[in-house]
Amino acid sequence: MYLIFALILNQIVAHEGCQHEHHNHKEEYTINNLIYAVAILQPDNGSGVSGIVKMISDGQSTTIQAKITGLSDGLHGFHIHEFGNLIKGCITAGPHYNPHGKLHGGPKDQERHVGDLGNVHSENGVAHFKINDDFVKLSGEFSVIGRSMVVHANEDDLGKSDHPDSKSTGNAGARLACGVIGISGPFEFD
Ligand SMILES: [Cu+2]
Ligand SMILES: [Zn+2]
Repeated sequence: MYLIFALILNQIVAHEGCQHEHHNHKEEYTINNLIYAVAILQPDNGSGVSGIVKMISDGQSTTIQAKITGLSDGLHGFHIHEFGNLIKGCITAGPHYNPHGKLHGGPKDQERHVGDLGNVHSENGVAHFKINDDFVKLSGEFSVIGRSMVVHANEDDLGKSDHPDSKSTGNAGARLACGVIGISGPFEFD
């Protein structure tokens, strides 16, 4: 009798545990089935570089749009880094976000870090960037919300050069500006 009671109790506890987990998955912040995120890029070490990043995800792919000012003309590496901890500036954002243990690449490669967004192209002090990406998620186990966006001093070689850092960082150099990716609602962006 006691054994049966214990089994029933166990079932109830297990079921509640399951429901609780299910509840957690429903907490994602959606508006008309879209999830919005924003990152405000702040200059590191007085670089004079700043910007805004907007992300919109439908659960499948994510559109990533950015406007960055203060960069030298040309290409600059642009990534999602692992941590949202900017306590000592962009350096504490850690490495490129790479939950699947891949090598560094470009946004069109299959072998790439989730955080590998390639380069922004700056002209006359302004860089406009827009891609649609299947790797970057704003929900689920591999959501990038709470991680960081970083823009670099140099061009990301997309893992294609002979430099020893090519397959880890794209040899993109110093971190000029960064910001934490936060939950947002819709907002205007030019
Ligand atoms: Cu980076
Ligand atoms: Zn990378």
